[in-house]
Amino acid sequence: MNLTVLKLEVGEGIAWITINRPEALNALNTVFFREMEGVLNQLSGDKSVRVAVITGEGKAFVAGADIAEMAHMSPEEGSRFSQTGQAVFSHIEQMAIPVIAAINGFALGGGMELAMSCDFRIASSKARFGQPEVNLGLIPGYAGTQRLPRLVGLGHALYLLTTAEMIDAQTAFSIGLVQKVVEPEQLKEETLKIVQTIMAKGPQAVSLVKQVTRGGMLTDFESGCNLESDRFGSLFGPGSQGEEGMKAFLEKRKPEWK
Ligand code: CO8
Repeated sequence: MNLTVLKLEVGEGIAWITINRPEALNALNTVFFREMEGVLNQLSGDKSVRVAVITGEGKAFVAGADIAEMAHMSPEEGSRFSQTGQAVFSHIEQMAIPVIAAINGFALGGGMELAMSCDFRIASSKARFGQPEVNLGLIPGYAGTQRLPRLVGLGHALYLLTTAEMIDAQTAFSIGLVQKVVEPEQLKEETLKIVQTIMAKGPQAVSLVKQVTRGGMLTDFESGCNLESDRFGSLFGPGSQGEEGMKAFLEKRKPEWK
């Protein structure tokens, strides 16, 4: 696939997806959504890839949807652009592998929405977060109004959405928006360490724990528990990864995931 605003590097089970339009602070345009959808499809078909990381080139992770592109849209085009973004971000959420946001700088508007669609977020101490849409007379259009309160609670969400305040990485950490803050020059290394930690675990278990946890957030408690016991059971039996993991523990050796 010919990529222009994304850079994709795949190796040793890890896919690094870099948004690479630093001259526009990696603002999200139509080309981005087309390329990201293509990359997600490609990664879904590559069973060697165990974890994906999304990051940005330059001083921004993503400074929002492309305002120059949006400025000329009709109401119908605006709705379509919103739906396209929502679909691609839902695809990120539904990937069978963990997708981690490594946030190197500004994560504003659509950029914060992109980060929120990832499974968790590691931030450089230089990162800045915000939903500045109301400054432009807009609201988030890539499910930010839905994911933000689910991640940080209604009060923090409405505070950020109505004031458009830009917060630093430590504040984002304190409200649960990011899971770890690291020095800027350590971002790649620290992210890699976390990726390697995950890759040492049972691959099916990692995939299912994501599926069950996310699935449970979209349904009621009882249905979530049913989903959990169903997937729990699928990890047992001859030749299963659960069998290997438990056997390895009892034999005091490292598991060999097949
Ligand atoms: N869109 C397009 N271009 C942008 C964007 C953007 N979101 N952000 C920055 N750029 C461009 C600038 O225009 C500038 O271009 P040029 O050099 O040609 O003038 C270049 O990137 C560098 O930016 P600055 O000179 O402004 O850099 P600073 O370091 O001075 O400032 C900021 C950095 C504070 C991040 C500043 O660029 C800024 O405020 N950017 C806009 C942030 C913003 O409002 N984001 C929200 C956008 S709206 C949104 O995301 C809605 C999502 C839902 C859409 C639903 C679909 C309809």
